[in-house]
Amino acid sequence: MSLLSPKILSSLPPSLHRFTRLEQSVSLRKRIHVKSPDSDTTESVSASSDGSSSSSTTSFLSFLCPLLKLFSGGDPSQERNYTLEVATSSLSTLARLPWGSRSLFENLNNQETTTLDPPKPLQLYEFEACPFCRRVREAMTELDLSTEVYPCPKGSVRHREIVRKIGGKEQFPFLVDPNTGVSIYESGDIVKYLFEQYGKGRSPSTGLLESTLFTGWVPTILRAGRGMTLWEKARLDPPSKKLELFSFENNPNARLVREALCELELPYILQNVGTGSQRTNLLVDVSGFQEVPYLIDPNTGAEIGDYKKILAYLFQTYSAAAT
Ligand SMILES: N[C@@H](CCC(=O)N[C@@H](CS)C(=O)NCC(=O)O)C(=O)O
Repeated sequence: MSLLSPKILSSLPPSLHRFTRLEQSVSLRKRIHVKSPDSDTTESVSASSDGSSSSSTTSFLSFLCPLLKLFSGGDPSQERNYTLEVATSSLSTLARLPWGSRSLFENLNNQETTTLDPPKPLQLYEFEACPFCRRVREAMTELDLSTEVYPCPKGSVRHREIVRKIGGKEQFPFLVDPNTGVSIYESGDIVKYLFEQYGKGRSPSTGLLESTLFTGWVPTILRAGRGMTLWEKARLDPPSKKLELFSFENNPNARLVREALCELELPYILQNVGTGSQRTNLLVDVSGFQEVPYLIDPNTGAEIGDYKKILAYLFQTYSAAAT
């Protein structure tokens, strides 16, 4: 028996019907927000049932997550010991291998110039240090999906409020898909939704979901609170255009840049370019190389490929003093 009303079910696209069945089959208690892509109204649907959830492995980590507040990243704009930065980020990468490094579609015809992206960009509200957000970003690298990222650091002045308004609470990650009108909390549900909707029949690589419990928190600890809290001197007004970052989730240097974008609460287009990505040609076209990170800032015309220079650029350009 469906837990969703016939009216809501009939208004959902076929793929979302599949999604709702999937959700019910794994006994979830959660809220799915369904908004028609062509309308302004949002219908909130309570899909609940008893039993354990697909994210039972995450409940333990959910309990631990509040402990994140104990970490404080310090002033991210200060001169850094880059040897230490790269070492801790590389250890984080080791802890999360093999997830978030390659596209599952790498054997598709590389001559194809089109990517797998949906017509309207996905919108991901997250923060870099959050293990559950990491899980979703890893899945997006595997799915070779780009997304708009709206960083929601603690102390956020913009994006957290949007999440509260759309979804009703501050919990991350939170995905909005304007193509289907769906918005979802719960990292496990988001990953399943993304594979169902955009996975062309594929499943997450073995262990991607489960491993979050075991090592998903390691980068959070090794990076000692980077990518968690708004920098106190961050510019409060948002830039008029979104920045664009070529990255893949488990790249050590790209991680350092995403942390900075989060601490500055700068919205950006995340162009995932894992190994075998359909987007590799695009990266080579714009930068001349295959390496990530590569940052484009259409507000200033800056295009930078060296992570140290990107960090210096971001903290100089987007500090309150610079306005
Ligand atoms: N079970 C959820 C847990 C999400 C969660 O606990 N997220 C934490 C961050 S790691 C959160 O949103 N905390 C509230 C906050 O940061 O204000 C999931 O898998 O997405």
